[in-house]
Parts: sequence; C-alpha cells; structure tokens
Amino acid sequence: MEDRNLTQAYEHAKEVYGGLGVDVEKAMALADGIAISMHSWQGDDLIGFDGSQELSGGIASTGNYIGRARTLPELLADLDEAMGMIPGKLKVSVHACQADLGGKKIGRDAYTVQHFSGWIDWAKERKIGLDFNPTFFSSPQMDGDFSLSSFDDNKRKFWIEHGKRCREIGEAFGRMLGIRSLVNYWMPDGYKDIPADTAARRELMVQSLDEIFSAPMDKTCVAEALESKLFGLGLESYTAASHEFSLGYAITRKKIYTMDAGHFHPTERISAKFSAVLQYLDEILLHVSRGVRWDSDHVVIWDEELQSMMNEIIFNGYPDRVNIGLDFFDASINRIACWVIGTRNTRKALLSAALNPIHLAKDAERRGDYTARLAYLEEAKTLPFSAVWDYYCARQGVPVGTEWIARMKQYEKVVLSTRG
Ligand code: RNT
Ligand code: ZN
Repeated sequence: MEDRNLTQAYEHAKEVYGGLGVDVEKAMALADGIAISMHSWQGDDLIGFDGSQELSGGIASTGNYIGRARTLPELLADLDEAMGMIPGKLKVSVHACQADLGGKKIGRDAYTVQHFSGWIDWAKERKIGLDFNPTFFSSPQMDGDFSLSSFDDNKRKFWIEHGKRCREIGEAFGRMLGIRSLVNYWMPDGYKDIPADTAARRELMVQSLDEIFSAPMDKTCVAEALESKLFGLGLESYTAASHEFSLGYAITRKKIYTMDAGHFHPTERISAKFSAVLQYLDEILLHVSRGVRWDSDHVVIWDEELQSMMNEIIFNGYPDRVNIGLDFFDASINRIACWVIGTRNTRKALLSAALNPIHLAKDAERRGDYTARLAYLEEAKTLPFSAVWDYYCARQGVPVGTEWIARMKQYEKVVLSTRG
C-alpha cells in the first residue's frame, strides 16, 4: 500500500460511506470471502481433452483468437495467469470432457477421479475447491441431441452411467480438497421442430435423473444442481429440461436449481427470480453470463443486470444460499482477458453491493416513503466506489485499474502466440 493517492482516496471514501452508516472494512471482507466459481472452459473453447473435436448440443463458441489451451498443463497455466489478476475467493469449475486420459480411449461412462488427478493436485496447491460438470454433448454416444432422454436404451444407459460417475468424481473432489463440490447437470435434449409428444422425453429425463441420484452421497462433499434452459441453437422448439421441469425437479428432489442468465427470454432477468425460488429451495447456482440477442455467452460486463444479481445476493443476505458460477466463452479475444474482465466485474459488483447503504432505502420503504427510497437508490450510484475497489485490489496484491492489461499482453506475446 505504497501509493499515497490510493490511500488518500480510500480514506476519503471510507469517511463518505461511514457517514451513511456503511463499514467499508466489513464490506470488503464480505465481498472478498464469497466464492466465485471460474469456468475452466473459457480457456479451451469447451473442446476439452477427451477427443471431441467440435461443440454440439446447441451451444457455440465463436472466434479464432490465438492461444487456445490444447492440453491440461496449458489450461492450468492460463488459469494461474488469470487468477493472479483477480482478487477474492475463487473456485474452478471443470467439465468432464477436460479429463486427462493419458492417451487412452475411455468412455465417459467409465471416468473416475483418477482422470482428474492433475486438476486435484493443482487445486490442492492453490487451496481452492473444484466444481464439476458432466458433458452431455460433443460425443458420438449422443443420440442426435438427446442424452438422458434418448429412446435408445443403450445410449440412455450410457449417459446415466456418465451422470453417476460425475457425482462420484464430485464427491471425491470434495473429500480430497475439503471444499464441497457442486456438480451441475445440464442436458441439451430437445427438438428443432414441433414435437408430437412433449411428455415422453420428460418422463424419461425424470427417470434417468432419479437413477443417477439414487446412490447416497456425502452431502458435505458434493451437491448436485440441475440447469434449465429455454432453447438451444437448432433446438428451438422444445427443451426437455425446461424451467418448470428443472425447478420442479429441484424442489421435489432437494437439489440445487441452476439459473443461467442467458437461458431465458431476453426481457427476463434472473435477478428478479432469486428471492422467489429461494422461498422453496435451500440453494441455487448462478451461471453468470451475458446473452446478446440470444444465449451467446459474451464476456460478463459490469452492467445493470450483473449489479442487480449481486445486489439481490447481498441485500437479501443470501451469500450462503446463492452459489456464484460463471459461464461464458468468447474465442474472438484474448481468453485470459475474458476471465479477468468477467471475474473482476463479478467481484466488483459484489463489492459495490456490499458498500451500498441499502438500509436507508429499506427503512424508507418500510415507512412508505417511496420518494426517499428512489432518492437513496439513485444517490448510491455515485458514491466513491472506485477508490475502495482500487484500494482493495492493491491490498489483495492484484493489479490496480488498467495495470493488468500490459501483463496480459506480455503473456500473450511470450506464451499464447507460440501455440500453433
Ligand atoms: C449451456 C449451459 C451450460 C454450458 C456449460 C458449458 O447452455 O449454459 O451450463 O454452458 O455446461
Ligand atoms: Zn450455463
């Protein structure tokens, strides 16, 4: 903390916030301690290392920027580089297709924690937790775009086994790292055009999920989440695991419900839904993303919706019930920068929420004084937030402001540009 300007600006901000009844130190500690689960697949365009060549399942990563991580060591090095520029508590979310099979041909129905030992060693050294995701796409075992609701008994069974393996791997992650692992189930299963039978697939999907989750697991090590979706590319007319389907499943089976910011109609905002679904669920998982006109998974920027999401978590006291995961993938710009921008922004929005003197607006609301409520909400937007953010970054030993850009460019020159 040598920069005197930084410290002076911080001291001033502390006074301003203090005058409004906000304890800046407490706010920084709160925002710093909330885990953000960084999605590993920003680094490899979701190609993985288990032999799949291109993405299926109605999702897409567009762009051809240099430096895609082609191996696990490359991906881990890139994650390290990004994490050195991001303040606060992190986890990393791994996809099953990122297994390290050591050149062997192994089906996804036979993956074990051994195929992720490289991930575990890496996470252990950094004292971070790992979340996990089955990969129900990009595989010759898919029945078109169907997995758990395939009418083909063999294919469906294959994917059920994959689903079981993934919980086992998650449980092992949790046990070995001492931090609970969240395993997020997302299946693309759906139709491009109008189905004749909308029930059959969903009945199979419920049966398959129930079978996957039938074995008892240590809840302190693993928890499972189910992600809903409106539609995917080429799957416009019908998605088996729709919102109502997944929410109902999560409530009745005591699972976590995953809400992806890009999975709803463009005018819907998931931030508006947290306090509704949390009346019935213990926990939810967020996939923080940014859809531009469709579920395009653009890099998360500090926009109104990101701030609203983090406000909902902080203002309602939900840090222990809302798990924050990121889910975006842009291959058209430097992938390290994508992680840094999106994750720093999420942390920034958390800190901004924690610093908001929301008690003033809440008190006004209780009194029925909606004029004062609006005034407080608006004045909060121009409080000296950036002075606290910069100070916080400096104190956590990560670059302040634009400093990280030169570092990212240097890594691109020395490391990324050498990749074929
Ligand atoms: C797809 C879902 C899902 C994936 C990840 C990679 O629309 O959002 O979460 O993005 O599994
Ligand atoms: Zn998602």
